[in-house]
Amino acid sequence: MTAVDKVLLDNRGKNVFILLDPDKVLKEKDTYAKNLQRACSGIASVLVGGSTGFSQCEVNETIDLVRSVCNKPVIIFPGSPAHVTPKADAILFMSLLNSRKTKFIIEDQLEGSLLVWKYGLEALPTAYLIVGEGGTAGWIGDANPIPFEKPEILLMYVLAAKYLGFKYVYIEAGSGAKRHVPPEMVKAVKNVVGNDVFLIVGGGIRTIETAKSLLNAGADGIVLGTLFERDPDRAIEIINSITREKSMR
Ligand code: 1GP
Repeated sequence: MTAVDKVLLDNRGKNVFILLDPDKVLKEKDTYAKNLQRACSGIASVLVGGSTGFSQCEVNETIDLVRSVCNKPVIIFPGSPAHVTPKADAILFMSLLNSRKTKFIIEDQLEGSLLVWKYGLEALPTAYLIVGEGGTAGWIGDANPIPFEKPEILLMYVLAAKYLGFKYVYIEAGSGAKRHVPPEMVKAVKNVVGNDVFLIVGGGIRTIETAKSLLNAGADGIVLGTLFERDPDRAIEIINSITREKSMR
């Protein structure tokens, strides 16, 4: 087991990831730095990435900012091979399995693979699955989103991901989604795959109740992006509340 992988697996069911979009962070560096410093102790890791509007240069600048205030691992959440950088600790090496385009399933990965190898990055093999409205990631990635009311289709994808050897599955409702992934959908998947894959759930998580219901349903980690950007106090409240529960267990 590798370093970041171990940190995440040791903290199953309690990981909170903050997602930083370089395009937004670099416009308000001081604010993000201050808020990240406040959030740092309670989070598992910082994901840096997004779908549009930046390249390696901005990813690097964002990682420098993270390192200046927070000592948690930085994981690239790539929207393209141009986001791969040696400055990160690890990368969600993702395949968007329900894309209609081979570009997002295997072609970008071919280009990215050499960079990951050259930079010696820890690759976390991740099946990326778009559900519900899917947001920008779904649109850019030309996904065929899995409807919330069809957990059995999600389960088929997760099982296929498991049998193909993916260790991580990221269930994505889309950044800023009106509806987050329903906990019942997470539960249906967890009941079948157990701990065979590490489940990350993101998109539209805005309240403590939602965050806890997803973790209780079997998510190994949840992602907070838009909330941390728009209402950092609330995001930090969620993080602190999950941390408090962790220490009581
Ligand atoms: C997006 O799942 C992440 O890829 C985070 O979504 O911005 O809605 O928190 P939010």
